[in-house]
Amino acid sequence: RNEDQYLQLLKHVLEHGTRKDDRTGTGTISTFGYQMRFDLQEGFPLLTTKRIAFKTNIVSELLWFMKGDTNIRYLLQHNNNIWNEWAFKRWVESEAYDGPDMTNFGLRSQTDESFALQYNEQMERFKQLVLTDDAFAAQYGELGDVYGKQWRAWRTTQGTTIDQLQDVIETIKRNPDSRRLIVSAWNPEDVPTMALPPCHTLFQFYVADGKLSCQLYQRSADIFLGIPFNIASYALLTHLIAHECGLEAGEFVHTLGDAHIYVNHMEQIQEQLSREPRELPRLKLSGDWTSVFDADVANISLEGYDPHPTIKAPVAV
Ligand code: UFP
Repeated sequence: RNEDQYLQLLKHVLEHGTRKDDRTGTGTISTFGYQMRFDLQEGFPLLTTKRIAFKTNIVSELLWFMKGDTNIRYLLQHNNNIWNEWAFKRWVESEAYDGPDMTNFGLRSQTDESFALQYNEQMERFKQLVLTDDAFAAQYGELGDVYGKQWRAWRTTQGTTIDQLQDVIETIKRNPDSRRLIVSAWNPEDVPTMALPPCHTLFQFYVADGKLSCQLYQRSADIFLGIPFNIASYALLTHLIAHECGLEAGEFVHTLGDAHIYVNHMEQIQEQLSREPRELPRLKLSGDWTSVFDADVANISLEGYDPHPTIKAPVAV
């Protein structure tokens, strides 16, 4: 079953992982190289052993990537807060910022309660400005060369741009047997200046028997917090593109590089492993869109999602 693949990954890393330090200073247990396969015909691979916020976090982020949008305003309009910290950081480090010192806000807001209040206040102010002030949003809501940019407007040495996603969709329709159906987010020129170099590095499509499959190479994988989102996001991408191309959804193959469990997620993982997986939900696509670029959040929903409760855990930043 689909979800067992994920639970197996947790067990595999717990059993075979090596203790390894990491950039965030948290510490991990890690293995290198792992692959999972999710049959999209079996159901939509959203975990049921803990609740995942599909509509607010996954759907709006994927549509945002697909639009080539790199400004958090769209995400905020859809109540999606997952990229806020990256934009916020630029603002509080800029000349324009006039509030209390926000140095190292990620860690401090988790450990210092009075600081957390100040931080929340400034973050609320930031969000309101991005939502209501066009000039402010253009300057401080912008994240620069993140996924949307690389997928839809990869800069060439000629000064033009390449729409990798549009091109790959055209090729799937015209030449489905192609072995070059690739979109790369990893741009070596940009990596040194990026806040977070792309975790989902490269993906490839494959068409056989009227079905569209997708494989993702993910260089770095936070198994407890990141991976459940990444699986759902790429499964959705595969469904959307299959829909446009008149194909069924096939498999999502998830290949991991550094696959790690943060040492402060252990209790949460024991809790999750004690739970029995439930029936997977079904994805429902509606509306009369013919291009994935016209699909809207309202056109995408799940039926029959009945998960176990959320499990909270600290994010390593
Ligand atoms: N991470 C994921 N999935 C994502 C994402 C981040 O697992 O979609 F954006 C995790 C992996 C790693 C951290 O724990 O975030 C990125 O840190 P680094 O760049 O040092 O690999």
